[in-house]
Amino acid sequence: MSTIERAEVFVTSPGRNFVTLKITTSDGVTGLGDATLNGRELSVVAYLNEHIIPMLIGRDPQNIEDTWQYLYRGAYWRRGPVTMAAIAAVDVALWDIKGKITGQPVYQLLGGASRTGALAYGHASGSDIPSLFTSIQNHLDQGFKAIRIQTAVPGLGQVYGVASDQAPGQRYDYEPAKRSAVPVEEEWDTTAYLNHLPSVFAAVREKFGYELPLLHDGHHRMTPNQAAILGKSLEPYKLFWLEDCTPGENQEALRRVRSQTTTPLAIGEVFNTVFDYQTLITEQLIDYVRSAVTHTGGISALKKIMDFAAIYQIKSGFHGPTDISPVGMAAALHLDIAIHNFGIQEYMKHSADTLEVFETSYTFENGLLHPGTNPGLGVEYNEELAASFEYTPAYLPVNRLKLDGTIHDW
Ligand code: EZ4
Ligand code: CO
Repeated sequence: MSTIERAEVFVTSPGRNFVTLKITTSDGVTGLGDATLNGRELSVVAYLNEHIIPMLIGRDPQNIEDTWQYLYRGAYWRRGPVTMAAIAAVDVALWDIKGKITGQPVYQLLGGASRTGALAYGHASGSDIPSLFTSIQNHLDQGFKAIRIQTAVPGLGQVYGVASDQAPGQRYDYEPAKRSAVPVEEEWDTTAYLNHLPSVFAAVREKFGYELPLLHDGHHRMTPNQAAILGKSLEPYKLFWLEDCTPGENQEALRRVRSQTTTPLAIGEVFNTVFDYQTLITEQLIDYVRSAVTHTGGISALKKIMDFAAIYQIKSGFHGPTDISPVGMAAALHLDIAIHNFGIQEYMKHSADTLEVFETSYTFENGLLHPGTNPGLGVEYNEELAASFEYTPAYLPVNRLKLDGTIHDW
């Protein structure tokens, strides 16, 4: 029997921080898993090195489900982003290994292809309407067939999710984590935001028409009632979805929003197990599951969440920012291709340095992503180059109300 002989954790920072698990079997087969938790990277490194890797050595790499249950149930302390990112890395690395052992891309092992490619959405943003239009046009020129819209809010400074303005033809390059010892602070005003956003969507629809799927991310900043107000005010502009309208912890909050608006709802990028979705799915309070493979216990766990969601006609819209490594992105793409209830896939292209450290075989053509047909995940990790990019602490911003400095949800 082949066994897990070695497991190593690598940290690299080609523009931003990534944590990668590499598992090697006694037959010399290797598998990669993404363990990146933006702004809390080294906690997952410690969890893997101190508590998981010693338990992996000697196990059968083929028994993915048994290993998942061993790490989840065996820990006693269940759930949480650090634990579930670590388990996800193991799960994804074992799927990569199984693919290489069987000579199949992972999506074949998950049931085969249900589609020719995964519809992707990109991030357009701007400090004002003209710069937003430039950013949208740049995305259309790159082939995107669906676009997320974020803008500055009059009266506020830098707003999370809004990149520096683009010149025509310029590549989108927003880095939502700043390298510094402590997080930077941004100011926020929900009323100003609620008053401004509908006019932005009105302008975009007038310029680009109603065919283009448009999305928006609320970054957990509203109360249920504010979210209901926003959902209603955006109804004329026919959004593909409104994401993270309220803080993720309170599933019941979505009852109020859902009963008040027909704007489709997506949530879950900070969720880490199926229990975070239990009320949302059984009561059909959302339309899209936003989880990442990387933060929800891996391919095995997210596949089960999607099968549960399918009963209620809820689709996928997996998280795909650049703080998920190309390994995590590839894992999501294999699942996107395989499941029946795929909806859309978030896609921000990684930096050139990142794509040299992680050699990928996924493609983006005609607005669709495909994981490629190489055995396993189809990603190679360049260890030597990775070691030249040293870890630097980097954080998402902290949000305070403009009025009086109160710390706000985000
Ligand atoms: O804030 O990836 O929808 N995408 C997002 C991202 C997240 C970051 C968190 O690490 O909201 O920008
Ligand atoms: Co989001």
